[in-house]
Amino acid sequence: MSNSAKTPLDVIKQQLRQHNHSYYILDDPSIPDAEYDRLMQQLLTIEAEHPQWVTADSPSQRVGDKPLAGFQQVTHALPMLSLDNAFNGEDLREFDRRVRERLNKSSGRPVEEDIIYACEPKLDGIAVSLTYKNGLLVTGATRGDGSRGEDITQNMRTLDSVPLRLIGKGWPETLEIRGEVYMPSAGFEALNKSLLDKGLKTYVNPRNTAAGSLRQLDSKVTAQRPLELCAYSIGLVSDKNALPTKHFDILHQLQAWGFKINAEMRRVQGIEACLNYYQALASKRTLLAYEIDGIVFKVDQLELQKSLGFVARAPRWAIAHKFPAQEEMTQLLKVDFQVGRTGVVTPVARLKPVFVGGVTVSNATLHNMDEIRRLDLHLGDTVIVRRAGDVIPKVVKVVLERRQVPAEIINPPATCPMCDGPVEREEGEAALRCVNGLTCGAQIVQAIKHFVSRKAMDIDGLGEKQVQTLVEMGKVKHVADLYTLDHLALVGMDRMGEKSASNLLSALQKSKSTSLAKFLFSLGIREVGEATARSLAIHFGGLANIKSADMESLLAVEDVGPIVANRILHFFADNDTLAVVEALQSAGLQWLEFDPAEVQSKQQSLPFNALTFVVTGTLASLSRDELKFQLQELGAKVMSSVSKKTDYLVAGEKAGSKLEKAQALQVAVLDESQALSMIAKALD
Ligand code: I6G
Repeated sequence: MSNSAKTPLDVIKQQLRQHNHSYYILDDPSIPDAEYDRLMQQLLTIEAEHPQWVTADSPSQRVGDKPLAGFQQVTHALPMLSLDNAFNGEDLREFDRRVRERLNKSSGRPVEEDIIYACEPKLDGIAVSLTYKNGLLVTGATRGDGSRGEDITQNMRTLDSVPLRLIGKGWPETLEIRGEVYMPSAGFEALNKSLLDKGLKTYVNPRNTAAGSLRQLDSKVTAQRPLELCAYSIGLVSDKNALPTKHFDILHQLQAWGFKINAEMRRVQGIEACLNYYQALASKRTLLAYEIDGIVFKVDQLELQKSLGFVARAPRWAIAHKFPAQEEMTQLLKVDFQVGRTGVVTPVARLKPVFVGGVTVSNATLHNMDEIRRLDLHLGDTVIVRRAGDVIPKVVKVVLERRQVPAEIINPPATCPMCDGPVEREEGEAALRCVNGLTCGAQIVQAIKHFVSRKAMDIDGLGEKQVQTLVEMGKVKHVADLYTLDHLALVGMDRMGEKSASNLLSALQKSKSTSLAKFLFSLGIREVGEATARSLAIHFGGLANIKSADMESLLAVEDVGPIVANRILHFFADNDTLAVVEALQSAGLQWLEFDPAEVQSKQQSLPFNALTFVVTGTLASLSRDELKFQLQELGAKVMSSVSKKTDYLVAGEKAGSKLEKAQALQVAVLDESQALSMIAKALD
């Protein structure tokens, strides 16, 4: 029945089928993607030159076809049944009792041994039927009403995990398989992200997305969706002898013919083992790459299945033990706005408590105002809340039919809910942000951590916990308060003995002599990193000049564009922020100030003026910071990332992505000794 490859075209097709099988079915790619692409390209070229050679089962034919005008109806040769559900262990034991009782009756003798069950996760997708004639896919259909479904053959052909032609040998002339089409969680997230980026409506969950993607009239759309098929049973089969006599073995036979089956599938003995399997999968549920809504248990032996038969529209030999639902309906009571540690103001939905995804949920994130508008969310709305795995609960939909009119709209806060300071939304950003970086209570811990960090004021001895304690105790309300701390305030705090306290106080004292560049960097002005702080210090020479700079003069600074300039203007326009800066100066922080013209002419005379370096990897004879310092002393600008503007990348051991980027951009790469001899030459 299986044809051996003959022509070169057949060989390529055969190889591509084999690679598709390894990649999509076995999850074990046999060649790199680029090699696969080359093979596919060869096939496409041959087929373009000889269109008469294009066959329906060619691997090139998965990319989608002409839009369909509508779906034809397909009558299922055997009805596509549904499954009875069990919602707890008792329901499941009851199912087992019914199975045994019926088998007792039909055989006329007691069933003493434990029943053997095949267990597998119930994927949260949509059921489909695929019919193969002589090993070739001829029809793909949705379950529909169980008797008649829609003909989605064209769309099914676009799924890489759907064999267009069976592999291996021994398949029956007619073989119908049934399975679930689903969208893996990562694909769903990526699809939604790309829709969101384009300002388009996002999907609610992977299942709906899979259903929507399969029922596209244009199969090119389906082809672009990350859908997969997992086979779970057979339908009409022309020759039953071609198949094993146990469900578990049948599925492995389907796998050998090219279908993906669930890797978690197991065969167990007795209902207690089924319950153990259920528990094991429940604990693993969030780690799976796809969503499941329960476990399906099936009597393994077909002979026993046959004597058990069917009731109404479900087999007596199978049951779905459901997991707690991941989506539930509840009511939006109010929306609070919370300020995060970076100043982002996030709306949070306060909900009427609802049990969803195994826990009681009364709060859900709303991300930002765009999300509220996108959902068309109003106060008091009935909403669908989704909690999948350990993911933070999310409002995914408003049930508009249940809206009480008039419904109150949700407005963003006019000021920061934490410090009452100004909030702003920058162009191109969805988030609302409190701009009081140095004084907003929500941001203060972050601001202090940055202020004391090594590259800023380099104050040793203050960990995050201690900063938090100081803020919580009200001893520090902003960074300048650090300089008011004394022994009494420190000793007795967690992990703060006499010695640590005096070390910290001397570190604080020592930090008072600093440079303007370090001081500017330590203020944590958004977008002002080390390099920009240095450029500002060199350009303006003193703090007063920076504080009074306007847009035009800020834009004259190298590397300062309108966004950074705006951040600086904003920062120094805020009275509370200015008060903190002044308090720091009053506390004794000092640095040398220069006449900018002098500094600039000195800078221009330096040998590495106008050269931009990036340092990466591990250096043998000095630290990266030491090398950076030496380069800067010679007038170089040292940046943290490689760009087209970079003149040299100094790459030490284990240089990673920066080296790759430099090579891609054709930036000159120096090793440590080349960099050091360049410095030595400049100093000569
Ligand atoms: O809807 C289903 C999902 C999974 C099924 C099913 C299944 O097995 C893993 N098996 C049968 C027999 C049916 N529905 C009818």
